Formats: sequence, C-alpha cells, structure tokens
Amino acid sequence: MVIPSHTQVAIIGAGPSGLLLGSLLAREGIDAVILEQRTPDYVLGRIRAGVLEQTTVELLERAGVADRLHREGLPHEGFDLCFGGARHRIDLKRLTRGKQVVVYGQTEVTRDLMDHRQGLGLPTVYEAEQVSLHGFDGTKPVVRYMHQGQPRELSCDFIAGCDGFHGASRASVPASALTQHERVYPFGWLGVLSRTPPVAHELIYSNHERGFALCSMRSHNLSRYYVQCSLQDQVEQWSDEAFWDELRVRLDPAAAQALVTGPSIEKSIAPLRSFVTEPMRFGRLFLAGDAAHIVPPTGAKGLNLAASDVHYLSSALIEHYRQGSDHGIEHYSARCLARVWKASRFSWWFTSLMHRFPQSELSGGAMGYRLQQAELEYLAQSEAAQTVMAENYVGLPF
Ligand code: FAS
Ligand code: PHB
Repeated sequence: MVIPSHTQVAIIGAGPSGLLLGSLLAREGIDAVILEQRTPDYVLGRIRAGVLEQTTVELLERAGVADRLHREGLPHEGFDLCFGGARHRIDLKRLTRGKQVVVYGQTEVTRDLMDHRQGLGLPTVYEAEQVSLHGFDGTKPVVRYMHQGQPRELSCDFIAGCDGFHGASRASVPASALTQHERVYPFGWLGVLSRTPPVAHELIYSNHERGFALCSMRSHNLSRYYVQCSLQDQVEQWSDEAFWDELRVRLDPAAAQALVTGPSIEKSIAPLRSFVTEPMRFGRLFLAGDAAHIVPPTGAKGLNLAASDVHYLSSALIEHYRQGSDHGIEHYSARCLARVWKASRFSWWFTSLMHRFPQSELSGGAMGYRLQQAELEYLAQSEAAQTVMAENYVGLPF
C-alpha cells in the first residue's frame, strides 16, 4: 500500500470511532487516512461493548457495513433487573413505542468496519508509532509518526482524534484550552467470556448486597458475564470456579440454577470512570469517542456515544466539503456534548443504583443499600420510572 503524504482528513485511531468515520466519509468521496498504533489483531483482541442502540445500527447501515450485523446480531426488546432474589423485566419495546437494542459485540463491529475499509483499498497505517499532532490551531495541520523505523508526515485539512482515552490527540491540546470532568468509581468490573449458552435470552442486571453482576452475551453460544470487584483485585487471583460461584450467589435462584459454566476464553478487570472533556473541538482537531469521554459500562453507552460523535463529525465534514458550509463544524462540540452529558448522567445513575459503594461514599454502606432497594422497588412498580429508564437505555435521539 502506498501511504499518502496528504489527505483531507487524518484520523488517529482504528477503533470503532475512527473506522466508522472513515467509512462514512468514503461514501461521500472524502479522503481520509487512518493511523493506528497497534496491529489489527490487537485491536480486535480487546473485548469490550456488546449492546448497540438503534441509532448506531442505522449509522452502520449508512456506512454499508450492517449485513452481518443483521444476520448475526440479536435484537433485544427488554432486559431484567434482579434484586431481592427476583427478576423484574423492563419492556423496552412497549415503553418506547417500538424501540429496541441489538446485541452484537464491538469486536464484530470493528471487524466488519476493518474488512469494509480493506475491501475498498482505503489507507490504514497500522503500527504507526510516536504519532504527534501539529498546526491544528491554524489551517494546515500536520500529523507526524514513525512507521517501520521511518519518519513520516501526513498533511491534511482536519484531524479526527479517535484514539481513545490514552491517545495522543487530547494530550496534544494545551491544558488551558480544555476542561476535564472526572469521577472515578471505587470498584471495577471483572469480565469473563465463555463458549456457553447465555443464562437467559435477555440481559440480567443484578443488584446484590455482595455487589453488582451482569449476564450478557455475544451469540447463542458465547456468553459475557461481569461481577463487581475491588480495584485491588488482580485477575490472576480469580479462578474460573471462584468467578462462577460469585456470579451464582448474586443472581436469583432460577438464573443461578440455569447458569451453564465453562472455561473462560477471556478474563479481565476494567476500572470504571465518568470522564468528559469540554470542548471537543480545537481549531481543526476534533475529538470523538473515548478520546473525549468515558462512561461506566453499566448503561452500555460507550460505543454508542462514539457512534453519535461520529454522526455529528461526519455530517459536519461532509457539509464543509460538499456545501462549503462550516455550520456543522462550528456546532460540533455543543451538539456532541448535549448528548454526551445526558448519556453520562444515565450511566452514572444506573451505576449508582446497581453497585455496592463503601460506607465512606454518599451512596454507600447500609443506608445506601436500603436507598437502592427502595428505588429498585419503585422502578418495579412505576411505569413512569420504567419509561424514563427505557428511553435512556435504547438511546436518546440525535
Ligand atoms: P477505542 O479506545 O476503542 O479505540 C482507540 C484506538 O486508537 C485504539 O485502537 C488504539 O490502539 C488507538 N490509539 C491510541 N493511542 C494512539 C496513538 N497515539 N496513535 C495511534 N493510535 C492510537 N462500552 C460499552 O458500551 N459497553 C461495554 O461493556 C464496554 N466495556 C469496556 C471495557 C473496557 C476495558 C474499555 C476500555 C472500554 C469499554 N467500553 C464499553 C467502552 C468502549 O467500548 C469504547 O466506548 C469504545 O471502544 C470507543 O471506541 P473508540 O472511541 O474508537 O476508542
Ligand atoms: C456487554 O455485553 O459487554 C455489556 C452489555 C451491557 C452493558 C455492559 C456490557 O450494560
């Protein structure tokens, strides 16, 4: 592949944000080069999100990469809340007048986007090292990087920082130009992937006095489970047997009985944080996805927020190149943040409702647990409360 030295849009990062942006721009004939620090296999090896909002599915359809998603994705019309030893279904489809979510792993979304980009022969530079961003406060930004031991330079009109929470893009912005809001949660999620049939046909979110648990899936024979764990825990100290025992304890008796266990094919601990950067645009540099914000995974919003940022950014860039208007560019940050903050609120609320907090925290200890039980009992009885939950879970409109 001949690596271009100039393009219209330089995209940093070949995760879902960068790949989806590249696909949407390519459909409008707008050139982009993606620079990714890792190998394709490394990117695909990260086990992350599992639930797609309807708007994310529609974006993937628009990008021309939704065929396998429609063949293999699992439409879900509801999920269960488990507390007090019983399960209560939240009927998403009825409460939102027909909306639903689709269970389809982020790994598969990324694979579909990678295959699509490769099929079109579009340039992606993997193992691009020491990426640095320059001149985005002017009109001729440049990205410099090392590839196969050689220094490279990519001049462009715009830079899309799609390089995640630890990427180079947000770090390239002077600290005085941005505000970072952060809340770190005092626990993590221990996740296991196993080639076993899911314990139920829909997701189960459990609030137990020993901690949160989640039963999810990737297909009819690939299950994804999580239990809340201490931030001091090391994944090595959790045997598969210990994980399955802890998960069973945190579920209702019927689910505990039905649980099919097996060897973990992936096991990892993820910390939880809420993080938002304001603004999300700096001259000709746009931040999108985890580069700009992180939500605790409870509400299944991370990947979906990345998709909505890409919706606004692709629309703004297409408007610039096709109509000569910068209205979308000027309003990019405000449009993204209006939706980011609402999803952050929902993810914080759902995390606060479902997890055990230490005594030292406002929602912690015995009092915090009793307040959580009261809110869950109210949710189980109130159609109004369930509707609020359902509207946020399926995703608020763009
Ligand atoms: P990503 O982090 O996915 O991609 C960024 C890409 O940029 C990576 O490929 C990285 O290698 C590359 N990069 C980084 N620095 C670079 C540099 N300097 N130069 C070039 N490339 C660089 N969301 C959910 O909805 N549900 C979940 O259950 C869930 N679980 C998660 C578990 C974990 C451990 C993590 C970290 C996140 C989880 N998320 C979850 C959120 C996750 O799905 C993100 O929202 C999603 O990956 C966002 O996609 P991107 O913005 O593309 O960022
Ligand atoms: C997942 O399947 O990984 C998943 C599903 C729903 C969530 C979080 C993670 O809220």
